Amino acid sequence: MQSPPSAALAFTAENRLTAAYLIVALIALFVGVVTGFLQALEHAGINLYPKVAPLIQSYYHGLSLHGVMNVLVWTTFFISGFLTFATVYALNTPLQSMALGWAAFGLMIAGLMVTAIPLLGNQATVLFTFYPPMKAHSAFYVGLTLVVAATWLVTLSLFRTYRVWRAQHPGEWTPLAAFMALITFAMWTIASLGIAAEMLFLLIPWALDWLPGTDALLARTLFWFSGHPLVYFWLLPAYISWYTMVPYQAGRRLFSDPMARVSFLLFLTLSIPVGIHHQYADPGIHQSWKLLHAFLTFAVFFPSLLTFFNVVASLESGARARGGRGLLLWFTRLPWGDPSLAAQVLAMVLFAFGGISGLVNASYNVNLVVHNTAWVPGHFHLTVGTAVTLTFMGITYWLIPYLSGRALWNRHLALMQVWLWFIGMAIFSNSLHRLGLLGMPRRTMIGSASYLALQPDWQGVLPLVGWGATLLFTGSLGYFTTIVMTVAASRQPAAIGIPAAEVLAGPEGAPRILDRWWPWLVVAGLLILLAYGPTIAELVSTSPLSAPGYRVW
Ligand code: HEM
Ligand SMILES: [Cu+2]
Repeated sequence: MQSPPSAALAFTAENRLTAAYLIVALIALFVGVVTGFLQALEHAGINLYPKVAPLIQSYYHGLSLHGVMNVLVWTTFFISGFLTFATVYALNTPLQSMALGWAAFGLMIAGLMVTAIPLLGNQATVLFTFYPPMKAHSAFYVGLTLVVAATWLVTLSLFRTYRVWRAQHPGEWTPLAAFMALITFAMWTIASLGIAAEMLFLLIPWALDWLPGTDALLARTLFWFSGHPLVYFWLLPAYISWYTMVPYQAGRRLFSDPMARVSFLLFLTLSIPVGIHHQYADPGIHQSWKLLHAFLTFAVFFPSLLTFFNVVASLESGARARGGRGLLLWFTRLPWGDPSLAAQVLAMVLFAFGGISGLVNASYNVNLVVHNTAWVPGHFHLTVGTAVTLTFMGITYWLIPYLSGRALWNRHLALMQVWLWFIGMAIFSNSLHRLGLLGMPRRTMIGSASYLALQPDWQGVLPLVGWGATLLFTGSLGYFTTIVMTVAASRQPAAIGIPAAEVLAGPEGAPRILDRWWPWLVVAGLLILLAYGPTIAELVSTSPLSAPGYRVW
């Protein structure tokens, strides 16, 4: 997106496709925040579940909805819409096939429907990780598999569009935003092979009673093969905005284009061979592999540091151009009145803390202190729940006016929402981190646990979970009001272009290998083979497939 927004063509058909994805994404997020609020209130001693039955039949039914709607549906639909948009505008080339674009959307919706029916009907209360031997209705697995397959069609659609562009622009550097969007989908497509294998060879045949039983460890290993890179599938689109759009909003320019490319290529190669860091406590995987994944996890932290440096340098140069001074005080000179920028900069601030608690999770031995405690949701509400979600909300503050042609309905409400999310999340997540250190388990209806009475330390902190969530939830209502009213009631035309940052240092003169695909894909493949090959081969060849399924809800 290096060209100024006004010069870009308007791709009306692609805009419509993006809007369709956004509508579904926002509905999912709404279900996600309502169920989240119920959980947090339950922790604070206010049990509303009897009031919402039969819609939500138990805490765990709600928690399954919360996880699936937030991290599988909200993210995937938003990303598919947003990156399609980013790619066509950055390449200044229409989608190679609109039919393929809509086919991907149609398949994704079909998959979502098939998943949603058992999920809403309490036939798939297996949480968003659907670990066997908990056993859901087969439609749940089939539907999610269709959603994954739909993301492959998005990959195909974007790469075909890229091929068209490449044929017309031989020798040119791929525009940064498109390059990053393609890497995101390429990475995810490789990563999703794990979950696809888990579904097709283990869970679906088992749920249909074609297999006598299943193997929890093999299933978990295949799940986390995809599950860790999934977090980068969520995060990289936020980074795309931070790299190629936020610098424009802050003062026009990205600090370094080649460094941005390097960080994404590192994500392409390092996002996948780290998934066993979710299985430190699983028996049956040799500790040397766990250790290797621990080291590689620290390696994949590096491109996030590059991102932090590059983006903060861009923000700083923008703020200084606006008269910012001092070592840190320049920060106050960012255009804080712009809700889109405010949302994304505050998302970055909380993300820094998420990175810190993530390093604790990643450490092979320290992990044992926080494993399966409330610390873990404390961590990922800062990452996917804020770095990603608040960034995506910030993006919609320009994208929805752009797509609808209507100015944001109420900028002040939008700004208030952003700050409420920030403050609410700071309180909410800090409380969960503390409760985790005090040993409080996650994934537990803690308010009705008999042992809560013996834990005065937890009781002191739990109300804060409720207060933080109240701010978050109030903020979300402000968000949805702003969006709905913008589309339904805003009478002012949107005078808005696509934020497209220029670059301080461009790619010219950087090594051409930074714009090639095969070398990086080969390195990624080799690392995956090394890090996963022996473990998966061993598990597959020894798997008894004998565990019976359980319905525990
Ligand atoms: C109003 C905002 C939100 C509130 C009050 C909230 C509250 C909660 C609470 C209390 C839990 C812990 C449940 C437990 O361990 O028993 C939880 C879990 C979770 N939340 Fe949220 N949440 C919110 C928004 C989000 C968002 C925006 C995302 C992601 C985009 C998200 C993703 C998750 C996930 C993945 C889990 C774990 C589910 C599981 O363990 O299976 N939440 N949430
Ligand atoms: Cu991970």
